[in-house]
Amino acid sequence: MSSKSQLRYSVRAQNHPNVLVKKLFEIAEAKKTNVTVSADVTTTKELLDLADRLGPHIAVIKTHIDILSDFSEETISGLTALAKKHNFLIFEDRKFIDIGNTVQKQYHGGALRISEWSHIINCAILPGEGIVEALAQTAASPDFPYGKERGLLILAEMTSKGSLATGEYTTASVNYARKYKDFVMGFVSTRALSEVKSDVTTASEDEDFVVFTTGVNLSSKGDKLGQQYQTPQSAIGRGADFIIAGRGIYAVPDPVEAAKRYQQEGWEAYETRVGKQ
Ligand code: 5BU
Repeated sequence: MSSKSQLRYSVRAQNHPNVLVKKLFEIAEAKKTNVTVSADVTTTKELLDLADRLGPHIAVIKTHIDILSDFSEETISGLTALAKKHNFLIFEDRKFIDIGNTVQKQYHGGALRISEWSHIINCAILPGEGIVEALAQTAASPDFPYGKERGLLILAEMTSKGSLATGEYTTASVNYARKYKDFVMGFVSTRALSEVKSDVTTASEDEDFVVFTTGVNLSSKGDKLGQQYQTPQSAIGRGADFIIAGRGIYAVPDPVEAAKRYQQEGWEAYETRVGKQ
């Protein structure tokens, strides 16, 4: 695991060149949470209700905005207001995967206006380097109004059974992240990837990518459609900086209690990892 994962979020925040990552680490330390809730509900009312109730316990809310049956201006304004109220970031798990010209239009503008409200986005690298270059280019354009408060996670591994995002694919993800590090803030992966030796670019001394790990659940080992779960302790032990839980939180009788439990377990695992400093 990278030496950076042994550091406190606050120390990583101080040294980090990326404004959004700095903010993310500051939120984690201030609220004592590394929980990202995957709010996979299907109406705006449910989404905003969850965001408001869970807001105090999470660092990030992850959305699949295209599963809402009633996406509208109200969704955007509501979510944005709650992100400010509770001090969390928004991560649209859109998993862009197309040629550069298309993803630029899917990200900025379009029906979902993702760049307007989502701090964090992600992409798969099946199309090759061009997808990362295209998204980075959009965010760096002088016409892009959201400044530095936007970032990209590369989907370097997946949690589903038989995932093909392994080996060379994962190595290429690390390559592209190093090459476009101004916009790429880290990875969605099941472990820290800083030890991966990429062939194009070598890791710089100060490299500090953020690791988000999905498939976190305290009471289940998986679902009937190939999802595979691990616990907060196991994810954080393997290098996750932020744990992502969906059904383990929103689909139980008391989501607030569940969020508190994931918050506590995630934070204890983090404290154990960084030790006394
Ligand atoms: P769950 O209810 O905790 O299983 O939800 C997991 C969420 O994370 C869901 O929104 C998935 O789309 C998402 N996910 C995942 O489960 N595994 C992955 O490898 C990636 C995303 Br990338």
